[in-house]
Amino acid sequence: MHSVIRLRMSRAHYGGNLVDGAQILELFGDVATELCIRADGDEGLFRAYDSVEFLAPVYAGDFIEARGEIVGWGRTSLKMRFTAHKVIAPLFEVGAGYAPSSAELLREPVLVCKASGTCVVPNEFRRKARPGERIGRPEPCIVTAAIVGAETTREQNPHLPITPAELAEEAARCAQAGASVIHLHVRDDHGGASQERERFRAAIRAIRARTDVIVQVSTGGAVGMSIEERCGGLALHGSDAPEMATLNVGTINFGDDIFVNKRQDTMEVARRIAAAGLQPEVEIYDLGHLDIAAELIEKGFLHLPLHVQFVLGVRGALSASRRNLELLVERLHDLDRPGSRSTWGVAGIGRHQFPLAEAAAELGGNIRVGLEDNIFLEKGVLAQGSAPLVEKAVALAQRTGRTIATVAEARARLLAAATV
Ligand code: KMH
Ligand code: ZN
Repeated sequence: MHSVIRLRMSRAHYGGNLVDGAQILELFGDVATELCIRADGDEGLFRAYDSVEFLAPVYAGDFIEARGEIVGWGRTSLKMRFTAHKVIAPLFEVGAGYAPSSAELLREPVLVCKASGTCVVPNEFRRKARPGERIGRPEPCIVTAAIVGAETTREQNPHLPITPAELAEEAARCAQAGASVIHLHVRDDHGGASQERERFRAAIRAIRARTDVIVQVSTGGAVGMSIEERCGGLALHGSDAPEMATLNVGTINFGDDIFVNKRQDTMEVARRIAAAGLQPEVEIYDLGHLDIAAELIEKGFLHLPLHVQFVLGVRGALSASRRNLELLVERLHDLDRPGSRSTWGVAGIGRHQFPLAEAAAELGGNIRVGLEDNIFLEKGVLAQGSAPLVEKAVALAQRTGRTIATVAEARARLLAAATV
């Protein structure tokens, strides 16, 4: 959750046209107020700054962009981080041929101040959102474990689970660590990517014998598979059926390969997911994929609220930055209609897994981690399976004040019937 204010500084206080730092703190105060209103429906009170750094001079006439975000969710408190950048400056050079009214848009905004602090909204002042109103605190964080994928190999990480028994063991360890959804691929006897129905059946049976997590089958499979092949997991019925399935809506470069998702094929997979009565999770690798999702909603292949996974940092698709994530979240909610609030998670690829998990926790989203996306617990240290990655993600999310969704909470949120 973030807020931005852009304002021209008009009151010089010191010699040389300098603005006093208190004016920047005034902007941060307004940013904090908006964040309190967004989170708790009340203006709240600023309790304390724990750090303020003034890093560059600000002059009357400068345009300052103050930005703040909530980075910790206490019971009544909200921990916030702020930055102020100079984005426009007047041009003062005498005799340089500029009109006195000349100004420049700075090519690189200048960081003039950063700060962090805590605001409080007493419980009795917090109010619930009215229907359709976009305020409120984030729900418990749903952690998905992508325990195997189609690309990771045993050579890259010897802890990769492959057989049904290994997949079940890993799923149970991940559930124990806080995961409530298992994103599932299956492998053949040689460890190669497979999407065969019977292999899914065996894996799902083994997993369900150990834990009651939500099983989400991949319909992405591996690059080069036919759509028919990719849909193997959708052909299971009754107690062997999964509860969710992924839906890939856009074609992307995928490292040196191309992950092909043609429009008609996407519609066909969406149709099959709906026919199987499963909840789709829309995989979004790039900004334009949300436009495709919008078309699928319009044509009736998807229904609001959506549940999407932002998969960021695939080489050939959108990079894994916090700014990109914020834009995606904003655009996702633009698709919402009164009464529907789409849910989202983020899967950062490789070294982006934990920075994006932390960003997701702070922004109110959900997290996906696991060996499918990243094989390292930290730089140079291989993860001993996906469970340690789940543990680390859970700790990160809890540090921001988020609670972790139980399987029952995840089921209630993700598998709720479409409302619009
Ligand atoms: N293995 C990737 C090419 C999904 O599971 O839906 C696609 C993938 C997406 O993993
Ligand atoms: Zn996958």
